[in-house]
Amino acid sequence: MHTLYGNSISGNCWKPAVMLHARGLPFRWIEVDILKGESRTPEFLKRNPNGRVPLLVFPDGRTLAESNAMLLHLGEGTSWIPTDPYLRAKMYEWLFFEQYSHEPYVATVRFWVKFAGKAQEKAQEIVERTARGHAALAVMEKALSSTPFLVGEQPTLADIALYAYTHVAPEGGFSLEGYPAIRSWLDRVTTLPGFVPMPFHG
Ligand SMILES: N[C@@H](CCC(=O)N[C@@H](CS)C(=O)NCC(=O)O)C(=O)O
Repeated sequence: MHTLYGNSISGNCWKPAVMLHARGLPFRWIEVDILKGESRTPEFLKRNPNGRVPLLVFPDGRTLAESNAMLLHLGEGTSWIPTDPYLRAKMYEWLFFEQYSHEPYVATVRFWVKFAGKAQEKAQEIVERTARGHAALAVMEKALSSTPFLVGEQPTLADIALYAYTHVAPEGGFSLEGYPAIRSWLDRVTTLPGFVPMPFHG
């Protein structure tokens, strides 16, 4: 059985959980309290030197970090990954976008505001990151205004990756009022086969 070290509030940790579920792979969830620094203990750092969750441990003991690497591995050979090389590259485009242009803003602001009690301490940085988060949401809105899913007509891993923190963006103060295409897409993603809401512990 796979083991997933994760944190319940984390969209990054939900990503591999939902794909394990979609693949019909049972797994053991181990909760890691990131607010208490449990991903930074010497014991955890032996498993993931980067000190973060999620961390996937395979039945044979091998490990994999990085949520989108897990999506790619778990989605191998399924319709979540387009076979057409161009469409597959477009899916990668969104996966890299998620990690560079969306998650550091939308997810980090949510974490500071809702969970870490840092709204005051990080006030200026929150203003800046909120603007960048909205820029990322605007890019998604434009794409989703012309196609039902990020890569086109069919759902891909890009939709799972970007659903993770977009659906909880309001918890960080991001209103989705001005993004009607994103709101319809969020509803659409919940109807996909294998979808389970966050948090999911297997
Ligand atoms: N790029 C990584 C990001 C992982 C990440 O930032 N994990 C956060 C929770 S969402 C974490 O473990 N934070 C605790 C820490 O950095 O000490 C991924 O997609 O898996």
